[in-house]
Amino acid sequence: MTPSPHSTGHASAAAAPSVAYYGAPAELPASVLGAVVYGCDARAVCAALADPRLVCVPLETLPGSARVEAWHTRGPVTTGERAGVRFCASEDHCFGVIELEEAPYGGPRGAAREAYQRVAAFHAGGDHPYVWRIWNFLDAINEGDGDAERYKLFCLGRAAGLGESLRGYPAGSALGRRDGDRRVQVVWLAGREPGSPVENPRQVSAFRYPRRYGLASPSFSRAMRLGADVLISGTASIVGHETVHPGNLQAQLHECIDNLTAVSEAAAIGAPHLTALKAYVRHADDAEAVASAIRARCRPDAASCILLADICRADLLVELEAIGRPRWLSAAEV
Ligand code: 3EB
Repeated sequence: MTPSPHSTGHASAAAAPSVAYYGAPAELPASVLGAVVYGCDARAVCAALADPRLVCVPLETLPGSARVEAWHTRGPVTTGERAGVRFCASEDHCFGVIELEEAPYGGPRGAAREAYQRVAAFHAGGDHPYVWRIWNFLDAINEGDGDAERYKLFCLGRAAGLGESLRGYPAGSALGRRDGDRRVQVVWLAGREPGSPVENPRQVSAFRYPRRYGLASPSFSRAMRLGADVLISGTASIVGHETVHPGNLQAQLHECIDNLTAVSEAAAIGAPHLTALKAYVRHADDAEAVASAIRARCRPDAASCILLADICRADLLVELEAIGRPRWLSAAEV
């Protein structure tokens, strides 16, 4: 269906689920498709709540930040497990989770390949064949030198696992945990209808990064447009393909925000309202500066969440991901 400035906001199959961030873990409303619990104690929290729609990602949360990321859908949600994938599905949307120990697959490369083969196989011919948005989490993402850095090994496995199976790459994020648990976690949203992948004119497409960033380029799109909304990938201080402003948090933040704006404009929604913004910061001491940048850039009703994480290039201090919505749509219309 074609979005138009005059659409009434009736949810269509091509509309993204909406996100809400909660401070305290609690019982989830029925409208939640799936939710991520962050925090060092995420496993205990998930065990206590015992809801199959939850996945725990033990990234440290920062004081005052939300820690539950809940994706809301329409209609009944069913949960299950098939072909090595945990899933929660509504008519329009699917939330998938794979968690794999690295050791049986020989490390992050093998585990990523297995995980992405499962993602592709799960969705081929299923009810929700279009993978829109993926998050990847692994321990110690910057460990290892040169081509042996764990992130680069992960990228190799991901590219091998996906092959040519998806038509266009989903929007993505890849972050490093610090929990010492050598387990690759892949969490994603898929839908019944295709979204439109979007690239950022200020950046070389990640899937075309030059050789120096690893043997396989990262398999993700800069954003995915779904109806009026744009789900924007993890976005860092990268111009062209190079990190800019190493060591300078404020300048990196500024560059991230310019990149969010540029990708939104490329998605033809103009300078966006950011209705949801998530930040990953490498150093806890930088959290307050990141929080105030979010307050300055987002409306007060925007959902936000700040997490402590390693970013996939060692010289990046911060990464932002967001949902952009055109200014001609008020929040109430969606
Ligand atoms: C970048 O732009 C920064 O490997 O899935 C951002 C979003 C980044 C997703 C991924 C990596 C990924 O290259 C890193």
